[in-house]
Amino acid sequence: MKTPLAVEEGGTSRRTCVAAMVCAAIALTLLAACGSDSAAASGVQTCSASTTFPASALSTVTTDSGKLRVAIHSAPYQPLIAGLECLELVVTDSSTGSTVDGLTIAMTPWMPAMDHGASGTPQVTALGQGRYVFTNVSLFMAGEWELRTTLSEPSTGQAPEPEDSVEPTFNVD
Ligand SMILES: [Cu+2]
Repeated sequence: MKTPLAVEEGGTSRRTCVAAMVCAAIALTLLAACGSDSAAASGVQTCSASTTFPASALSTVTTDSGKLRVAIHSAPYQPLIAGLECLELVVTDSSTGSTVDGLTIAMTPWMPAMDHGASGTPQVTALGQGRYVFTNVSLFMAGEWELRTTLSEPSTGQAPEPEDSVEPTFNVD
């Protein structure tokens, strides 16, 4: 089940690729140009796990099970623009409001209109107090992206880990 949510309304300038082949070419170009300090050299803002995120959330969504609330904050740009972004997820229990730590969280950014993912793998750092920061979220082109996210509770022995998910959608300018 996809979670409907308010998508940033200012996305009228979003561009779309004419074909998936164009996207693939862009992705390969970005991968090739992924020098260690190219972003700093060009003056592009960067982010890390220690970045201070905006206090107000870009969006807050409820997981498919209804058990968890996930507030999503982004940096260096909120709303999102194409390029390397970091995302802070603040996870709380829907019924109690308490923050939830100890989850195993994975994120796969996906561009549904063109059936491709990001040009890198997001890396997660758990900071406590329900905060999980993803770095290297490479939303390399403008358009609509899904953040396909799974959240697993710690294993309790023989039973499979209960897995929850949420797929918020954002327009990237
Ligand atoms: Cu694309």
